Amino acid sequence: MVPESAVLEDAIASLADGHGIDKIGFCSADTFEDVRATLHERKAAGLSADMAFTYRNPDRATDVSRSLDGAKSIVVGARSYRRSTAQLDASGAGIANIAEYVWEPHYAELRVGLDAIAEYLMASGWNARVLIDDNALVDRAAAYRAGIGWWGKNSNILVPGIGSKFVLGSVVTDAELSVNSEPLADQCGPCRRCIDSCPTTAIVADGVIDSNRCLAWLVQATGSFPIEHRKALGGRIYGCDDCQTSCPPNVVAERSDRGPLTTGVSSVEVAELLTLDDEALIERFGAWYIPRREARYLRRNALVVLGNVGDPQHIQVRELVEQYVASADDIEREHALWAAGELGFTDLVDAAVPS
Ligand code: B12
Repeated sequence: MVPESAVLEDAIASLADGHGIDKIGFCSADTFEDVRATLHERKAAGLSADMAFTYRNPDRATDVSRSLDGAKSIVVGARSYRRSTAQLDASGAGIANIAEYVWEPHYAELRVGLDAIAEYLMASGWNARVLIDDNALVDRAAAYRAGIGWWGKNSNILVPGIGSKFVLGSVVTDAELSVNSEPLADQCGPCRRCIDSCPTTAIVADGVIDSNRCLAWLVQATGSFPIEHRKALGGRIYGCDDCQTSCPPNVVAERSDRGPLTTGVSSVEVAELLTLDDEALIERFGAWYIPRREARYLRRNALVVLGNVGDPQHIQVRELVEQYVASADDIEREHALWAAGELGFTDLVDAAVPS
């Protein structure tokens, strides 16, 4: 007789396949004791900056039984977001680039697949709960335990043949599944390209990110953008992919490639972003993590990008900087003045210095 867990696992695997989930694995729902200790250590060392996420409550983030009574197993799913060709960028006052994981709504698409798995488990008499990019689980720890991939030096999980360009999510269940017993061995070897390519040297040890320096966090943080990292932001408006694009397994085109981008966007005209009002900005970019949902932070990032990539000869660049130097918002004003300095609009900088 086929054990029930094998029937469940086969059905889960075919549901995952049918919903565009590129890799699945199963692991036990035991508390992630090591990860809990790491979260506490990194937080105490200041490496988590002022991020909340899983750092808000490390005990909850490492114990899924707090999310589902009697949790026994975790089904982990990875959905690749890799694209062979970036959308062609338009020209104009300057282009702001968006990190690849948000070009399209991959979390939402992964959720559809994991919801189907959870519904199937519930229809089979078990309890199940989907957790995707949720503060109640450290997704990469579950993926590692499930044997899906290994920890890269950039702290991302890498799947053989797929690389690291995927989003992760899980279904926590009280069903007993035959769990992975052997995590995947390290395949980075001596390679350190991610470490060397980080624009702000944020990878401070193998697998350890100092979020105070990581551009992916700084674009999401409140307050002033640290002046020492503004130039390094270059043309990035959201996220940073450098530690992944430099990673050899990501360079190799594999079956995880979803083909050319057709429905999403990989970049935005910085001038366009700076002409939208608060409501329009939040409506258009609301899927991103925007600090306190305040449009000023999108403009702050856009003004840094404008200072870095804007063409000072372009009339709209000058007009936008002038407009924001006169902003009533102190964050916008300060970053516009920085951009003015970078673009050589010394008259604007001098006019702003109190005599
Ligand atoms: C907080 C967070 C961030 C923060 C901090 C990142 C970080 N490294 O912790 C910021 C905002 C900077 C960030 C950035 C990004 N993120 Co993020 N983020 C998260 C979040 C919400 C929590 C992660 C967490 O708990 N970290 C805690 C620390 C302790 O974990 P860690 O740094 O990975 O530490 C582990 C390693 O050090 C490892 N380890 C220990 N010893 C050793 C030794 C060696 C030699 C090695 C190699 C490893 C190793 O064990 C530690 C855990 O115990 C998760 C979603 C979730 N709920 O899990 C997404 C998540 C991790 N992010 C994700 C993505 C896609 C990104 C970006 C690529 C987005 C972008 N393009 O800008 C970047 C990548 C930056 C990077 N190199 O990490 C994906 C990662 C998928 C994957 N393939 O791994 C996740 C899982 C979201 C999702 N559900 O898909 N992120």
